[in-house]
Amino acid sequence: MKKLTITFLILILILFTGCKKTVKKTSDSSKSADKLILGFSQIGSESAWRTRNTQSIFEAAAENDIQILFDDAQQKQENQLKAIRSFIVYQVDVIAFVPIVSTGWDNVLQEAKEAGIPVIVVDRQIDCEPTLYAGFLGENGYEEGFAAAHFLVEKCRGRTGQINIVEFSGTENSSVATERAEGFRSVVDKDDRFKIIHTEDGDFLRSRGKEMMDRIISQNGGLRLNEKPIDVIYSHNDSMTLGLLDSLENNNINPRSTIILSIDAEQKCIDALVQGKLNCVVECNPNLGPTLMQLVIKIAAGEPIPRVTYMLEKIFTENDDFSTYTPRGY
Ligand code: GYE
Repeated sequence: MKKLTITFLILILILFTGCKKTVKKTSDSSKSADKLILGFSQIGSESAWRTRNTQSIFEAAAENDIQILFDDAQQKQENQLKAIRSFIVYQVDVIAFVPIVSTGWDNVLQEAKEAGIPVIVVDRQIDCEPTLYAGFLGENGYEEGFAAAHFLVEKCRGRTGQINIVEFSGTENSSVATERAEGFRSVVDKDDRFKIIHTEDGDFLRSRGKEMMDRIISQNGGLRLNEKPIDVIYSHNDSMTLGLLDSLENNNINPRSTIILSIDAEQKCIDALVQGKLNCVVECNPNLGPTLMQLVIKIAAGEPIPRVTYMLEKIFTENDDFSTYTPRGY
């Protein structure tokens, strides 16, 4: 099957994924017979984090001489299902995908299993029968939420009275939004002062972060909610944080008047931290490419891979020596 021409392959992908889809390949077809072929389904490009994540995977594939069949799902699970099915038809060596949500994958993974194609789940986790995929590579969202809350508790040491938190959460039913919510609550729920007074799904988008903040400010006449001051904003990613900062700026509200916690550590949010607009940014490492390619090579050689591989991540806070910061690259 690998002798199918790329033209035919593109045709299959168009048929399976709809006419407007972009299908990219990393190298020319003449070499494809000798190369490992990785089918990779990405969610889209909703954030700078995601764009860097895709780049990292392309760069590492090129360095390891692995050919990628790439599909951009444009934020739709149904597009991901079509892409994975097209990878199965093409009989790629390995499939990797970033599951936009955590459920709904059992059937397609069963099909991959029956076709003998190993699957690596990347960045976000899934709920399914564990034998349906080989392993997971990504971040520990629970630890990220935990780290943000831990910073908050330290910052509020000695403070009395209720501390009101508004949470902007990531895509509903995505593992990472669930984990970031749970990790955060595992800390703040143990301290009676903290109250999460509002949680809203902002889909990890800058536009939604701005819209949600605009609405809260206009309906409540400032940084308040139902007569309560908003003391803390916990945002599940930097894109939504940048959006809410846009809103504060447009409404002439000084972001220093509230504690703002974010996750990802994009350059723009690190700059905002240095400028005093944020208090803490937990890193989520998008550079999964090199480790993913190691796993792909192993698994294609029939070797076992770990069930879970987490990336190392750090935390940036207002207490850091900013002169030690290096460019983030995303
Ligand atoms: O935090 C966000 C993105 O799944 C960890 O998705 C990822 C998240 C990341 O678009 O910016």
